[in-house]
Amino acid sequence: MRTQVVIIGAGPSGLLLSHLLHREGIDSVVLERRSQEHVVQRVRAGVLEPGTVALLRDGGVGERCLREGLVHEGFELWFEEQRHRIALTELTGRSITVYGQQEVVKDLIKARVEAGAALHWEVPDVTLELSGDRPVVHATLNGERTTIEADFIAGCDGFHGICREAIPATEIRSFHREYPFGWCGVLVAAAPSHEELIYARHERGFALHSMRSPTVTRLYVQCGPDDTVEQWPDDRIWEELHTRLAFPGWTLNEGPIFEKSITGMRSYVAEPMRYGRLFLAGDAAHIVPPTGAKGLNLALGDVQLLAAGFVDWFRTGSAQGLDHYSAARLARVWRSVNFSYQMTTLLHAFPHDHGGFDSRIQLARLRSLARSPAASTALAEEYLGL
Ligand code: FAS
Ligand code: PHB
Repeated sequence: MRTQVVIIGAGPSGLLLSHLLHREGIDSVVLERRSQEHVVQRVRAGVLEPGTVALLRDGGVGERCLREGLVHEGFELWFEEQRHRIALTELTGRSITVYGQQEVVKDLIKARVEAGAALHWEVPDVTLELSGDRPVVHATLNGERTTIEADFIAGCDGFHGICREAIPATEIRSFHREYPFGWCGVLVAAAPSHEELIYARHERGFALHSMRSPTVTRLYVQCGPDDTVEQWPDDRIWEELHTRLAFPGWTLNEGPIFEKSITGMRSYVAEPMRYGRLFLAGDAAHIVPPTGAKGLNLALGDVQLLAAGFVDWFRTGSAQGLDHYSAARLARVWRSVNFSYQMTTLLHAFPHDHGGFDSRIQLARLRSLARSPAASTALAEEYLGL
């Protein structure tokens, strides 16, 4: 088999890249390890930056997002029985859209299937050959071991994929920070208790009130880094949510929990995001804690620039865009890694601190934020990805 770009991974990065290349007449083959059902059912990100919404809209896959997405003009920070609203639109003129990653993935799969894309699911054994000037991919497709020759490989296979690992250790450097906590997330069949997102800092731990629709609430509680869902039965989740998301006169709506999952927390960046004709995009290259709602937005920002670089190369033979990709994206990645780190250290209870130094610094930072329109504006700009 021969194609122009082999894309490893059919998460949001791989699917959007395949779609954007197709719009420019560039062939790609997408190889995904898991089933389509598994990819679609994974509950992950929920917030889209305005730039991401524009990217989906301009790419012809944003119609349902614009119709069904919930446009939010602000969010709240709760601490010490105070509520501080970050008035995104008032401060910057821009807004976020709450639209689940699952919906983005469904929209992208629909577009790819309608275009007759070479989208292969449940491909368990992809291997890469990067030695020559033309990369080669081997995979079992429809039961037959297949060799795919390509001009480029796009590693869109997430943090646990094979592409980053295929780069010689001498050619790549990684930067890593693990956090001593995780998030237990639930989907609840109940109307959201507030029209906007609420990030709550509490001595017992962080909590987040988000949503997926007017009838589905998305809630998170900070948990231990190695906790399992079995350690978080519904009654424990509700007890912690009611404690951490408490405000006089405000009630958190309960309802049936129909999805529960735990995600660890880390910051990770691999540099560079390229090795010869292999390019990394999305979680394959970087991971941020979800506190800043950056992961999905960073991934799609990578894809937008990588797609433009491929188009330049295939159209004009110019490698300038591709040569510029890694440095340009890493500047943006580190800005988002910093913001996600700042939001995470601002709002989570650190074990062994017990109201100590870290806790006092957090409260000082939050009080300053609440008092300073300039500080709130700066936070709004970062949250919006401006
Ligand atoms: P993905 O990991 O989504 O996709 C990679 C794909 O590659 C997967 O489908 C995988 O099966 C496939 N793959 C892996 N190895 C392969 C191989 N060898 N061969 C073929 N295919 C292979 N971000 C937020 O902004 N907010 C959140 O609340 C949030 N919550 C998250 C919760 C969890 C549990 C996780 C893991 C991430 C969360 N994120 C969140 C970040 C998330 O949204 C990612 O940024 C986003 O999924 C990145 O998309 P991709 O780069 O496509 O990577
Ligand atoms: C979500 O709705 O899943 C969500 C929202 C904001 C975040 C993280 C996750 O910062």
